[in-house]
Amino acid sequence: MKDFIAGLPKCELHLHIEGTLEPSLKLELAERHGIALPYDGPDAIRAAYRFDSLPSFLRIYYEGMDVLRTEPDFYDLGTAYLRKAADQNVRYAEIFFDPQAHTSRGVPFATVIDGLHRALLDGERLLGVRSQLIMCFLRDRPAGEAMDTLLASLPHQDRIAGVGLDSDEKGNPPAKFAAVFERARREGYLLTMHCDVDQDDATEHIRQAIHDIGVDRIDHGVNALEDPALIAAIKDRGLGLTVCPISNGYVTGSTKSTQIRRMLDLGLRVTINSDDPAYFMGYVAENLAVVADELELTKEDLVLLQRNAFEITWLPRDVKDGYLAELD
Ligand code: ES4
Ligand code: ZN
Repeated sequence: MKDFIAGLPKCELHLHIEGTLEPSLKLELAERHGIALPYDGPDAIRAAYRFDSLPSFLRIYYEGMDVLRTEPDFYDLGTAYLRKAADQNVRYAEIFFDPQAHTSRGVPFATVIDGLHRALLDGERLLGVRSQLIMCFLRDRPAGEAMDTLLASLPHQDRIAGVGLDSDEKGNPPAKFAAVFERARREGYLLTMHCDVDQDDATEHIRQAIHDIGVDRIDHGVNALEDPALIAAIKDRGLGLTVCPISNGYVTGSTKSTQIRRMLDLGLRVTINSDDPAYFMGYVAENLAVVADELELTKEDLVLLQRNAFEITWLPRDVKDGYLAELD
């Protein structure tokens, strides 16, 4: 099944570009900027990756970004990911970035987007991997800061497909960002949002995301299975769910395979993605392999997961159809 997964044309829809920062690039960027890291090699960096919850992961994730400072840094980060994507036969990716994690350190918004966008252009031209950016707001920071970030993004809107919401969900419900997402929609952005697995008030957060915010997609959203009304709403609206099994394993202690099976059986548009692969040590192929193994997926199941993914992309219909035809 590994070979079948490797050959399958794939789509990645839940990937934080800062979560693709591999230890080797971290060391290279630290050297570039004369930053002394307290690690003597990639293995030492990895050995410090100890997390068993979202907050313990996020601390390490934000710390790790300090080496990202200039336009070429962001270009190199994006390019390293797209090379990996090309290796795994990822044909298309929608890539989250966290501008506030950089602007809060004094890195200008333009530096981040210029570097990432240049990487995406070269990724398509040189590697044949098409991609788009999704800007995420940090939900554990004030809504006013998200609004400022939204406004700062408007001059760059032609390079951003939509907006999302990530970071620590505890005490930070979708409703906190209602005005930001309403404005984003009015400006022409598509909308998605993390509804993390097994969060406090998980089903209420999913309800708000669907009915109060009007999202076009849900990132994770596994707890929707606990409420028949949410299942019906997701189905009626054809909303996609971007699930990340290996990440869920680290953060919640379970890959949630059983729930993925149930989503498939219910005909929901569930997809398999990698979240922060440099930290969770699994890109999309490894995530598919874990689920294939745990659920004894057939080739048809794996093709369906990719069909779901291409179907819920934020691409024009004719482009989507081109990718879907490759799965026939
Ligand atoms: C994240 Cl695993 C996870 N959860 C929430 N926000 C995030 N940002 C990057 N990785
Ligand atoms: Zn995520």
